[in-house]
This record gives sequence, C-alpha cells and structure tokens, in this order.
Amino acid sequence: MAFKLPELSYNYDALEPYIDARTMEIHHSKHHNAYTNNLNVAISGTEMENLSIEELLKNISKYPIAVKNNGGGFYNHSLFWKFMKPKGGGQPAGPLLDAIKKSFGSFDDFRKQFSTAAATRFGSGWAWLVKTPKGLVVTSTANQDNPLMDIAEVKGTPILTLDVWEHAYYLKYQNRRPEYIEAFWNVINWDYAAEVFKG
Ligand code: MN3
Repeated sequence: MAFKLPELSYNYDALEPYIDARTMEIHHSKHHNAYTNNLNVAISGTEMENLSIEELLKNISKYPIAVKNNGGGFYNHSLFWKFMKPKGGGQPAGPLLDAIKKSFGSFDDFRKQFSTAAATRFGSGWAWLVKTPKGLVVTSTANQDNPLMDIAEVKGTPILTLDVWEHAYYLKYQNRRPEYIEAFWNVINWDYAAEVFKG
C-alpha cells in the first residue's frame, strides 16, 4: 500500500501573483513527489507498510530518520496545498474565529504571531497554528517535523501551516521570506481550516 502524491484541487498558476506557477509546479511535482517516493522506499518491505501516515508520525521516534524526513514531507505538503486556494485570504468565520480571539486576543494579534513564527524559524521548516487541549497555539518546526510527531514541542491538530523552506519561495522572492509570508495571507483557505477545526 504505497503512498500517492495527492493532486491539487487548483492549477499551478491559480495562486498567482502571490505564489508563482513555476514554484508551485516544482514544489508539487518534484519536491513533494520526491518525499512521497522516498517515503515509499523507506517503508517498503517492513511492518511500517501497513500503517497510516498518522500512525507513523504519532510514533515517529521509533522509526528510521528517512521515515521522519520523508513521512513529514509527504504529510506536511499534502496539508499545505489544502490550506490554500485561489481568491483566498481574509478571515475565518464562526467557531474558528472565536477560538483565535480567545487564544490570541484578536485576529491581527494571531496574524502577527504566526508571521513572526514563520519569519524567525531558522533554516528550513514550517509555521503552524495548532489545536491543543489548551486552545490554539502558534508554533514552528524544523525540517519536515510536525505537530503530530511524538517528538514535537507542541502537539495537536494542525489548523494552518506555511512552508518556509527556501524551495517554497526562492524563485519569486529570493531572500525576502517576509514578503512571501505576507503574500500567503492572500491565499489562505479559511473554509478548509474551519472544517479541520470543527473536527
Ligand atoms: Mn516544501
């Protein structure tokens, strides 16, 4: 039961001008595809083949580093594509907005915290909005780590995530990571985030 590269629900150029088509194409068809293939190689012929990606990530400290890196890469990108859409952005509505206000004071305060987490993650990694038993939390992870992993500092359900590896923005933004982060706010799929939040 090999993992499969998920298809996007929009075209590579659909997030222009915020995220360019060339970046999307390489990011999905090369980077995400490589994580998927390498994950399949890493679990091939082992008991890990019978586990879901969530089960693998939950006990990731028990498994080889290749499963952590490529399993994280497979899962994180699969989520990332879904948290974006053409003509996205704005603010969430309903219970998710209420929860954001409860945990951060206001949507703007949340936005600042999330952008700061994304901008200050040193090297490669991800920024996250995570649903935890204590409410919503902003955090970031290194490399392809994520909040599902047993090794994560903040554990919970991802409600939003942003890839801050250079491959996610370098073609269009070069060293200007903060500009890429600002652009992301225009393509967020809050409907999907609200759905995940409801559980
Ligand atoms: Mn990436």
